[in-house]
Amino acid sequence: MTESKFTPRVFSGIKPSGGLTLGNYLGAIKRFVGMQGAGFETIYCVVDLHAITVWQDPAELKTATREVAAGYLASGIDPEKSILFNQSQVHEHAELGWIFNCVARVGWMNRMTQFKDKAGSNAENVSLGLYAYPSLMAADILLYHATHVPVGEDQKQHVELTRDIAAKFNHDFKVDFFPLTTPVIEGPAMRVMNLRDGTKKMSKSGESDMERINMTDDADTIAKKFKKAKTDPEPLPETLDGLKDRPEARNLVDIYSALNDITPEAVIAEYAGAGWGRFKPALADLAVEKLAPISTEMERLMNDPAEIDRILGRGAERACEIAAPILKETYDIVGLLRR
Ligand code: AQP
Repeated sequence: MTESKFTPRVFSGIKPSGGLTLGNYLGAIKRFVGMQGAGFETIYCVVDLHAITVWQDPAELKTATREVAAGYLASGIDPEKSILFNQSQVHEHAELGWIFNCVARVGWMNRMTQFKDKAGSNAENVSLGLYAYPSLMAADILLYHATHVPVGEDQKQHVELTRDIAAKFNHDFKVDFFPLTTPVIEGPAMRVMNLRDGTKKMSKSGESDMERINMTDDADTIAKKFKKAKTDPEPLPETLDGLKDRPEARNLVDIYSALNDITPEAVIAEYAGAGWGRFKPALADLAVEKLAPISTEMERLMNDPAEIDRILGRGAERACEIAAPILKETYDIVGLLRR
């Protein structure tokens, strides 16, 4: 099967499971903005049904949903150029998710490393939804016949599973209906790490606020967090190779590089031999320069929740126009009678 019969279309999403982090910005949103108007139809989602795979306070979930939408808008997602909505307003996601639960195999789910990380030793007690999450994610993508999915490195395995589900569906029903979606994982900050432990990913729901930069952090907080970020005693090396086995140092160089749209090599060329006393304040200044206009705009948008809800509602209508016929045809292929 070739992808050529499918319209070049991007789908990606972010869970409103807390405030947005620098990881979400560099690994996802900044790149979503870059793909807008670059030869693709772009569909961006606040994946609220994924957020409830772990407990969410209902009032906080509504706020977080609007905050993720505000983060998209403030960073440059244009709701006229892209379709922007929250997932639960398009019921077709949950319906296709069920079909895919019947296509995906338990053995495939058992290999998902994110589930193992999140469930840890508590696997018997987490929700069934957390286990089935990747098949709903496959539905999110394939409901639009999306050909490309920009994600951070942590989601690569889930996009590969999406391809497996599409291939098995096509094979089982002898159709060429779902595309084999391409994960787009490129750039220096595909896995922004925790500021206190360079072997762990920076996450919204990580235990300590000091381990992440939130997109809404003010300048002082950003400076304090970078100042206290774990590093090693060595200065920055002469070449990028010198950062091997220095995960915290590498992480800060990658963040600088992604924020400034330059390569990690160019960062090293500029700061070779510099100590942390020089590099960390420069990094904090750069982060403030890039994030402050976004957080100011997010604050303005959050003061008008009705406008955010209106944009998401309109986006949901547009999303539904693409999703409904694809789900209808899926039902027909599977053999489910319609009225
Ligand atoms: N640290 C990261 N580095 C690069 N990319 C990241 N992404 C998330 N964290 C990083 C990317 O952001 C997109 C949305 O992710 P998500 O919020 O839907 O899910 P997640 O990856 O589980 O994010 P968190 O912050 O870790 O959430 P919690 O703590 O609630 O589980 C994806 O493209 C992801 O790759």
